[in-house]
Amino acid sequence: MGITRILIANRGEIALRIHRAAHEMGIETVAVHSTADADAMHVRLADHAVCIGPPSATDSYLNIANIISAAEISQADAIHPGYGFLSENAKFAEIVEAHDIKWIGPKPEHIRTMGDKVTAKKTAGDLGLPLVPGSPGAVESVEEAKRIAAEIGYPVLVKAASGGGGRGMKVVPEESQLESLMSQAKSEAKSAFGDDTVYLEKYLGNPRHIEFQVFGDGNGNAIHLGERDCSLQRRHQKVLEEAPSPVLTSAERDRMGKVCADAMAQMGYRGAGTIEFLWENGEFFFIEMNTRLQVEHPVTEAITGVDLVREQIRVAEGRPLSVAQDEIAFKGHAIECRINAEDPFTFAPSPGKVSYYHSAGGMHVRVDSGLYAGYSIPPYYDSMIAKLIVYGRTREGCIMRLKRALEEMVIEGPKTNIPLHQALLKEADILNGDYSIKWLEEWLAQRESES
Ligand code: MV4
Repeated sequence: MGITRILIANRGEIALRIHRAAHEMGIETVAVHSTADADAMHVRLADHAVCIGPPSATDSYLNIANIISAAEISQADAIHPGYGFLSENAKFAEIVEAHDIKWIGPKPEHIRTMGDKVTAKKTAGDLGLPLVPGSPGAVESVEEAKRIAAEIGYPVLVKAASGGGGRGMKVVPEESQLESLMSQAKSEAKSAFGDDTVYLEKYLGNPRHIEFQVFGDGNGNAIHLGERDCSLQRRHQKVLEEAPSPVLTSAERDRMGKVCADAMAQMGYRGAGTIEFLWENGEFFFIEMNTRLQVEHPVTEAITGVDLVREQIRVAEGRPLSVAQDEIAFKGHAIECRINAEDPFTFAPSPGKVSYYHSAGGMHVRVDSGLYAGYSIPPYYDSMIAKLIVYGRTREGCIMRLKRALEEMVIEGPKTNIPLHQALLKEADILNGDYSIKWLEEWLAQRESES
């Protein structure tokens, strides 16, 4: 029943985040790490550590046999996958459970359903979530695609069922280009995912990306914790996220949140989930569901006071959620800046030794990071090295505090994108909350053309 030792199948700041929640619950932790991460902060802090392979993620953080062996050797009774790596691998979740180890995540069947975008969309529609107009399922032929596109109207978007991160996506402006763009999308999908299944959607020209945090206990009870606005992205990488969204009223949040929570209750969903929508002209359109904890979860924690990792561990133990919907209130505003080791304007990765580090601090400032002076950022993984999460009673107050916190933070050695965040926080559109998913790339292109 009760978990006593969690193996953390991840690295970096999220490994530390999980370790902290576990220790606050009196639970021991096991860090698993590649040879490149032997000196990582979460490895130092964990109660036990097991090396699971060489630097390449395929051979370490994605190596199921080595991770299961590490869990058996260290007598872990649960595995938390974090985000990325094996977190949305239904097969891994099944293997974990088959070894009598608790899986701190959604039921494998739900991971699988949502992993395929066509079945995810069908399921979401059946559960009452509003969909982007498009094909009811996979599109089997060009003729079928032409018929559906004529119904919904151009431009349309061809999407890969196994896609994600925008790969295998093609905007089709008019019928004459449908055949060739559809075959391009199919061959891209085939080589990227080994699956050339595609489906069709009405192309939304200038939407925002708004996602709802949901949580289920696996027994038909589910809540929502409001939304996050993640419209500020470059090449499908989020740069800055905020909660609440600057464009939603509390009535709209309550209404859409209830639709999401009811859907999760009907499914019997367990654990943390994120339902992603495109939002345009006041309307929501479901695009995908992520069956994991997300990088940007702390902005939700900041405005609700709910520790999401603690809740994940509780429901994995078979206990109920510690909060009911009517106990959740949304208070104030939070913004997260993803701090990456990269050139702030070319985005070239900048790994290497951190010669000096001074964190930001003070009231309502949270830094989730395993960084320390003397640490060497390895070149093998994601460039995100810290998350700066700032809370304020108002959005304006939050932004003032965020600027102050960014000024305080010092990272010497590798380049970081702190100057990018500082430049963004001088832009009227950002200060006004007036930006869509296209804003950042257009702003960067504009900046480029002016220099
Ligand atoms: C769309 C869209 C416009 N219309 N679907 C990109 C990745 C995948 N998760 C869904 N994506 C999009 N789907 C329709 N019908 C535009 C995007 C999109 C996007 C979505 C969210 C955040 C950033 C984005 C950047 C480019 C395109």
